[in-house]
Amino acid sequence: EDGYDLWLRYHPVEAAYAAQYKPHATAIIGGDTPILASAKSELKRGLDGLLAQDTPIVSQPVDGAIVLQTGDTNLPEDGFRIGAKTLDGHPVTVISARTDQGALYGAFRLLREIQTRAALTDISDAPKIKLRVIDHWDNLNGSVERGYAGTSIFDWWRLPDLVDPRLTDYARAEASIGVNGVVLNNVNAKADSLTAPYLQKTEAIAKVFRPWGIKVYLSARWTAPIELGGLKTADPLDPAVQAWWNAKADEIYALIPDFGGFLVKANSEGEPGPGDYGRNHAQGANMLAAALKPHGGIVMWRAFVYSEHDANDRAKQAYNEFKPVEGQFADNVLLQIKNGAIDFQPREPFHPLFGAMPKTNEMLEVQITKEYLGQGTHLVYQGPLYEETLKADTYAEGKGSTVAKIIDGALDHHALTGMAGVSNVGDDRNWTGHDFSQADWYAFGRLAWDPDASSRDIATDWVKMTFSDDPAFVKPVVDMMMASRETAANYMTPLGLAHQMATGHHYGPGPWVCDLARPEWNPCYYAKADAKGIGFDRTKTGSDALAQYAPAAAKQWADPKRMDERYLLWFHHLPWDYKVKSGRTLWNELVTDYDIGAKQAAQMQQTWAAMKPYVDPERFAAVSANLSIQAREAKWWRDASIAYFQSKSGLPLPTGIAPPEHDLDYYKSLQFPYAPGH
Ligand code: BDP
Repeated sequence: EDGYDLWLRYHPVEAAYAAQYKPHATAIIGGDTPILASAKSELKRGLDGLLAQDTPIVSQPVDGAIVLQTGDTNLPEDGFRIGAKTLDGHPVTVISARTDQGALYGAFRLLREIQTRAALTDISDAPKIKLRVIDHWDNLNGSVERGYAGTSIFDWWRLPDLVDPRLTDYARAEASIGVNGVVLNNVNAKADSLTAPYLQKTEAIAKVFRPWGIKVYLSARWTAPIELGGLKTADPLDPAVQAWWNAKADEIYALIPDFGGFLVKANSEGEPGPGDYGRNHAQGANMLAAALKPHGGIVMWRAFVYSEHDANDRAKQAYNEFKPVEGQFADNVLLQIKNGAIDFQPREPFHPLFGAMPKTNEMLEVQITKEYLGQGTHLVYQGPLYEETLKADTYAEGKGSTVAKIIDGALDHHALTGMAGVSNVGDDRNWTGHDFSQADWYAFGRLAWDPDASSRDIATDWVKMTFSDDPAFVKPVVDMMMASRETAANYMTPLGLAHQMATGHHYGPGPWVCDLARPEWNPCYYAKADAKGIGFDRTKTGSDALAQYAPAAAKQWADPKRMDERYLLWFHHLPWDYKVKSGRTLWNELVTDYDIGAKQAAQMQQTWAAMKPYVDPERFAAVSANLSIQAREAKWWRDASIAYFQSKSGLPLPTGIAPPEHDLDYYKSLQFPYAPGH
């Protein structure tokens, strides 16, 4: 097995289960719209495989049929209900929905129930978030920014003539987890994506995705009117600029009537934007929104901005730029905010913009790929990271104002809601490089559907669907997955440290880096380690980033003695001899955490080794190989970090802790010019 089938593996269930399900899966009935045809074909594929039968698609009810019914206006949009009914005297299972898409989701849900050996009972479900979007950072030359699973699945060169059948499997996978939007190109966008030939290519992809309920979106390059239209400016208040975008939107919608809209990275990391013309983000976003509005399109405007002209703590900059334009965004704009204020670190407190702009449609952006989390080789299940953000209480409107409630619109009554994940998919046979990275993709979809879901339950389903439902396999593997993020935080950035990764590729440790042009690009900027202590003071005595949070949220991190120490050095600069809750000094605790992280990573190899009887040899070997890379690299992280911080603290290692294998100069000398995903 090569992992290509993902969680849609559909291998036969055990005989006892087959006997239980078969009487309720004798035939498939449903309409012939493109989406219902997808639902029927997926049901057939799934039931044929899971129940080892040839399931007929019929037009009249028979005993035990599965019937897709749409038009049920009692159900929420894209929701469904699965239940037993009698139709023309025949006992059947009906998947009823308001929309075709709801029926498609119901079909996938029914298959999931069988895949996870659930008892077939009545189920009602509906997505809580409207836009469930995957962002591809795929470039037109086929490379993938921060991609660790091969090159892009979009073959822009040969499109639209050659449409890889793999794209249908991709769309099936996305639809199976409820994803209904895909941004095809990198946020660091090229204007070329908006030219007529490339729009033809996009249209070819849209055609494949449409029957699976997925809309395509494009990242828009701010200066496209200059680069493509020959205008002198991209000032959003210039009528010629607005006219150019209006015409571009008309052109796109003429080709792709259900085009989703634009994703925009503006005035960030060198990308152009309205700020270049003295305009703010709302003025920029609204200009594009106006062009899309007549067609029903939307703008996802990213809040990931920090500027070389701003000497402030980087963690404060996005809030400072966006909070003043609260209330000014058009209603078809969403502000797309990363989970934390810096950048997809192993652990960050939730972004202070969540809850700070109740009049704005706020959507969450998480990373599915693992730029700062071991990239293509480490097993780090991100479900708990997503869950931690979603459950975080912003206290914006009192206790219980969780990020989940903000992005699902419940708190401030927004109808336009969204969650985006930066894709980890490439053209590797198993899509995601590491077999376990499929779980991050899966968990993203499930949490975008239901932001209150449990990452452990999701991991359990994923393990059963992807590998085996044998309890002797499921329990230890799920436990290993659930602990893996904490393990990585320990060996990379314990106690709330952040951004200690090496420059550019962000592969491996680089805590000593301190000479880059912009201060906030340097790991030393984040750790601020010296002979006396370590940590970033974000309290009143420091940058006071804490003040950007609602007082009740800020309170939980204000006192180093009373806080969750996993955020300690994010908010506080403390002396090395500071006593943490364990009774150890900060220095000893830091070293101990690195040591624990490396040991936990090594332990994962033992856990997996014991799983050999339950896994096919191909995937067993691939995961084993990656786990050994991870164990080695976790030790590298541990050793390099301890060596560096010891060069600052000058303190001895706690008893029982082995010294780093090499000296600091050795770790500093390592170079990785060919690290992937750069
Ligand atoms: C950072 C990446 C960079 C992205 C940027 C972004 O290092 O490659 O372009 O985020 O989100 O994490 O725009």
